[in-house]
Amino acid sequence: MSAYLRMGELGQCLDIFQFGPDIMATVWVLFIFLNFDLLLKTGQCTETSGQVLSITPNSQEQVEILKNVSIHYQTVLWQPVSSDYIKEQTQVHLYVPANSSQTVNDLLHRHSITYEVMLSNADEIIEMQMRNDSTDPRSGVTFYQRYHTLEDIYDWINRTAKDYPDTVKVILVGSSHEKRPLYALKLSLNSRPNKKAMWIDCGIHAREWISPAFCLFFVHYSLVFYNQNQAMTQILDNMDVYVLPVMNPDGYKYTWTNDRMWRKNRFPKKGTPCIGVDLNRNFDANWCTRGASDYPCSEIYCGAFPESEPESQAVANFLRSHKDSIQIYLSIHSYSQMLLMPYSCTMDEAENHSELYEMVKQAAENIRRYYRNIYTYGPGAKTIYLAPGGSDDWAHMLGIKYSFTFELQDRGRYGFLLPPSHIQGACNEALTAVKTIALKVMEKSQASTSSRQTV
Ligand code: 0X9
Ligand code: ZN
Repeated sequence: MSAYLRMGELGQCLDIFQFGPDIMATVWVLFIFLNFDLLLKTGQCTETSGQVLSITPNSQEQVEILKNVSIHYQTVLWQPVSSDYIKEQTQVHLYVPANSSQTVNDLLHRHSITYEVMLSNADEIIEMQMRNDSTDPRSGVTFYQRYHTLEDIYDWINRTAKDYPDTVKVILVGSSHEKRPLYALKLSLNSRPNKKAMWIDCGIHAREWISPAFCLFFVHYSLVFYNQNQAMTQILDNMDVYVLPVMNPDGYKYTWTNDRMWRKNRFPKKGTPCIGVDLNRNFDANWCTRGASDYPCSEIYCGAFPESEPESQAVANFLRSHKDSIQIYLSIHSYSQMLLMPYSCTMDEAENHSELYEMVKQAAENIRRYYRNIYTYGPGAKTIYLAPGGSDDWAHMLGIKYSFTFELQDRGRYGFLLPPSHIQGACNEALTAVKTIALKVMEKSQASTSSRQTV
């Protein structure tokens, strides 16, 4: 007879009956002594790391079970963002913490729901990515190839403004619920009068770490490659760029200190135990209709009213007061590799649908040509899901006609836990899309001014 006891973290199984009784007793004592702490924590033979499962339901019954698991068990839906969007034949990515893994796995088995383990060691990856912030500067990895804490990002903002006093200005656009400043950088590399501008915000959703990493990279690239890279020089000669590296600082901070999977801001809703509004459901674009939720515990909670949150209000106020100069609005998210355009809040087409479509199409083609990576593109509602109250749709309705949301890498191998070694690649792809779109917009504006002049 043989029984196997899995030794948790040690990741091995011992055949405990292959030795004589005396040796067994010694092994037991040793084992308990060495693993006492572990036994206390796990209590039984379970996973010791959170896992991310990829599950494709193939019947309505399986859809219902998955919805139930994601709502009632301690799990986090990565994709789709809310259980309402779970449907047949569409991949679901579910983070299952170590202490729920046995229960969830049993439940899936019981209902013959098959799954793949996308990430078996999510917790180790999380830990590694946090350690990475303080890596030895001699490691050969640059500042822009790592993720950074909020404090480091604030320091970087100050440093950048100091290092480039003639071209970079720090603008305080508002502050968060927990009173953290929302700083945007204004890059103005050329003092031509009446310049147009582009706005880029990052980090609306706290757990999408590649997004702030892109904003930092983009600022650095602009400053270093002005007068070196032709496209960048042309763009910066023609427009100023406003970059808001972390639009949701409270949420971002929380992902470093408490919960790596946090998405919303940190607004404490009175009368409920739930915290946070989804800032990308809080703008006044078909606010809180289908695709958002008025339930404060939902990941897509729309808030009490449009712009109820200081973070979304600050951005909306800034865009309102600069709407005559800002021509392009870009919001950076992850993951799934998509270039989205309005609308996400309705199935209707935007009035300039064809020109926006042409732009995202060309941007995706360029990414494929230069980096051999596939990005899907199109209006948000048709490409992913109906999602009202988003900043891109609102900016478009305000009159910023070239408005986009980028979903950066990856497509689901690492999801939100994209390793730092992929930051560079993800940023290069997004940069290609920014350049393609900005150059196209400039081309259009120049064509319309010269045709006006020739008339
Ligand atoms: O659902 C969202 O807010 C975005 N996807 S994410 O996975 N990063 O959360 C998509 C936003 C598309 N645009 C709008 N909903 N307006
Ligand atoms: Zn997002």
